[in-house]
Amino acid sequence: MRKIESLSYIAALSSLSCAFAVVYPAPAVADETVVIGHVAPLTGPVAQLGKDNENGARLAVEEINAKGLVIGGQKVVLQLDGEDDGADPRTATQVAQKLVDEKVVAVVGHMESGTSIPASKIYSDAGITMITPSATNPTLTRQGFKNVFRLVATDAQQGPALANYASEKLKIKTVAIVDDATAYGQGLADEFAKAAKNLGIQVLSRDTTNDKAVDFHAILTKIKSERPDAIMYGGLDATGGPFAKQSAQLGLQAKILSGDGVCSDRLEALAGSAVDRVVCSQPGASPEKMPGGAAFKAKYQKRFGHAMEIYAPFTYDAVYIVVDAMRRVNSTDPAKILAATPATDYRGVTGETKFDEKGDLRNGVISIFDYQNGKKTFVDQVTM
Ligand code: ABU
Repeated sequence: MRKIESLSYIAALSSLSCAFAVVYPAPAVADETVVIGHVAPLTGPVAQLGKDNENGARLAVEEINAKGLVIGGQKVVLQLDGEDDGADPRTATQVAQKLVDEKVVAVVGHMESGTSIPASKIYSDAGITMITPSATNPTLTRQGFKNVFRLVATDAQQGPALANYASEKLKIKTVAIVDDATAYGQGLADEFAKAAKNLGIQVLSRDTTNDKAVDFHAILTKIKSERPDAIMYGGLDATGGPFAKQSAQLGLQAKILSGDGVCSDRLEALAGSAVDRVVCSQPGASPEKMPGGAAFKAKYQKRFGHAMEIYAPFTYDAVYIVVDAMRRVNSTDPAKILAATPATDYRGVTGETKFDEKGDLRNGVISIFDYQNGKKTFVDQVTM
């Protein structure tokens, strides 16, 4: 009886809803949630740089969601899955597989060359677009993968730019070179060494440390006896800062040349007064010269309560580039996003992004900075 009553009730409701079908709005279609992965070291000595990268991507996601995104007639809500690879190549591949299994539509990252190179194979096998904002080792885009894109110039451009500046502007004639044995540090040191030799700079020595080292006195004592005009350090700021500081403790006065991994605002805190001997290169324009740099810096400061570091504008643009591809194909299908990415022509905070056939940035620039009274100061920009 109860069942019959229920059925009668349902029948009555059905006829009512048929009768009023024209006046009831269609049920709302659920928003589609689309996940973009971001990977960087969020723990360990360079976590500050990794977090900065993630913050840039998060800012873009929040902004796009606030404005509202409609793809293929459907409201799309972006979600950022921010993962930690701990700057470790093996962890990077595990995290990459996790993101593939979670069906992210694209990945912004990884931050470093040593993690990006092994992770790129996983994304390539899965047909997922990977856009690194900061990994600069040329090998990354020379593996024949169709899914790898990079928003900054490579170390094949950064090494020569740094060597040119050292020769022409600093009049460096002799250099000792040290690298941290990572894909980035070693690769940049190799590119610098090649270019320096071509420019007539004498390379007095080549030493290797590692990216966890804290004591550089043995290497620096040996280098002191070589009396170089400059020391080139290939590595990140977590080791580059103490390296510079210990060189001052040993009385070395040589300039310290380095790349983007060292070229951070927090270097003074790590290097002390030795920071004023550091000259560093950085792929990409200085924020002061980026079309949207000043506005981005202010927006970042307001959102996170502190200043940006190095690559946040690039991770921010990377998210917009993924969304630009979605808009052009009117789809959130990862395969369609990947197919559309090579034709990117996007004007963002960092300038115009167009990719070459390898996925590298066309018309990349290198900026040169020094430190004046501890403050990172833009001194030159080179178009490569
Ligand atoms: N480009 C500097 C830091 C990232 C890397 O490993 O390439």
